[in-house]
Amino acid sequence: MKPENLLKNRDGLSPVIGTVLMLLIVILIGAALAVSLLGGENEEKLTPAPLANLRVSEYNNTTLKIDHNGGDVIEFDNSRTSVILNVAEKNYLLNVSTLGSFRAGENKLLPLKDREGNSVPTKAEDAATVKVIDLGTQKPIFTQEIRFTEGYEPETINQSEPAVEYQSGITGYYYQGVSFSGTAINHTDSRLKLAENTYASASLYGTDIENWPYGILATTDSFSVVYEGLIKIEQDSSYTFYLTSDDWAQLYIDGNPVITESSSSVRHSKTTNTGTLSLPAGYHQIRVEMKEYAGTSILRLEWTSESFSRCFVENFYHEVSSM
Ligand SMILES: [Ca+2]
Ligand SMILES: [Ca+2]
Repeated sequence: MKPENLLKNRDGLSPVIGTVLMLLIVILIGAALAVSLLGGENEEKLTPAPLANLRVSEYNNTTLKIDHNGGDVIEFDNSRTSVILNVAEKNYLLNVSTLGSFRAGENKLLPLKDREGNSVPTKAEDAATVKVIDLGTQKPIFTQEIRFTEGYEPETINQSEPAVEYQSGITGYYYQGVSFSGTAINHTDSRLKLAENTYASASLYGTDIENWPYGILATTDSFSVVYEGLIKIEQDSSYTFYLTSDDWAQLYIDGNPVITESSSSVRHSKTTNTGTLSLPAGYHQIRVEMKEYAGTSILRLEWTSESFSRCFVENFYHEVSSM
C-alpha cells in the first residue's frame, strides 16, 4: 500500500498515526524534561562565569580607565558583557563595543556614553557604582563603588572581592624520578637560580639554595621539576630567554615551545640554550621542565630584550582563586 493510500484509509490508519503521535509526544516530553533537569547544571559546568580582577583606576568626565589585574580575558562586546554605571540614582548601560578583548595586564578607556550614544552626565565628587556583568551566565564579574575625582584615581568606597588574584612567584612541582609523575611537592620561588650544593656547582654558579633541591626532596639525584605560572610582560617587544640546565630543561610560553631538547632522555652537563620570541604586554603562561639524573644539577632562567640587559627572570606570578 502506498503512503497516500494509507493516509486516505482513515479506518485502518487512525490507530497507527495515534500510536506514532503518542510515542513522539512521549519522546519530546522526555527530551524536554532531560534538558530542563540536566541542561542548566551542565551549562553552568561547561561555561563558568569569567573570573577577573578589574578595577576603575581613573576618571575624567568623558572616560573611565579600567585596569585588568588578572584572570580571564573579558570580551567587551555589548552582546556578551554589560557595564552598568549608576550615578545620581540613575542606571546607564554603557556602550562597550569599542573596547574588544580585555586581557590581564591591560587597561582600557571606557567612554562614558550609553548605547544610544548619549553622554552620561557625571562630575567630580559624584558617588557612582560600576557593575560589570557577564551576559552568558548573568553573573557579576566585578562591582566597585567609587567617588569620582577629576583626572585622578577615584576614591573606592567599596568593591567586590576579586575572584582571582595574582601573587608573585612561580610554583615548582618536584617529583622523585625523572618522569614528572607520582606525588609532587610544591614550592613557590621568585626566580630560577638553582644549583646543587654538593660538588662545586653551588659556589661556582650561585644558587637560591634554600629553594632546591635540599629541603624539598630527599634526593639530589633522579628527580624532575615542572615550574608553572605567569610571566608579566611590561611592553610589547622581542625577548630572548636563556635556559641553563644540567641535565635537561625545556621552556614553554602560552603553551608554545620556546626552548626544547632534542630528546626526552638527553643528559648533558651545564648547557645554556636560547629562544627568542615577540610577546605583547600582559600576563603569559610560562612552563619550565627540568630533569636531573645524577651528579651536578643546575637550573637558571634569564632573559634580555632591547630595553634591558641579560638578567634573571623575576616577573613571575601565580593565580590564587578566592572562589
Ligand atoms: Ca645530583
Ligand atoms: Ca646532572
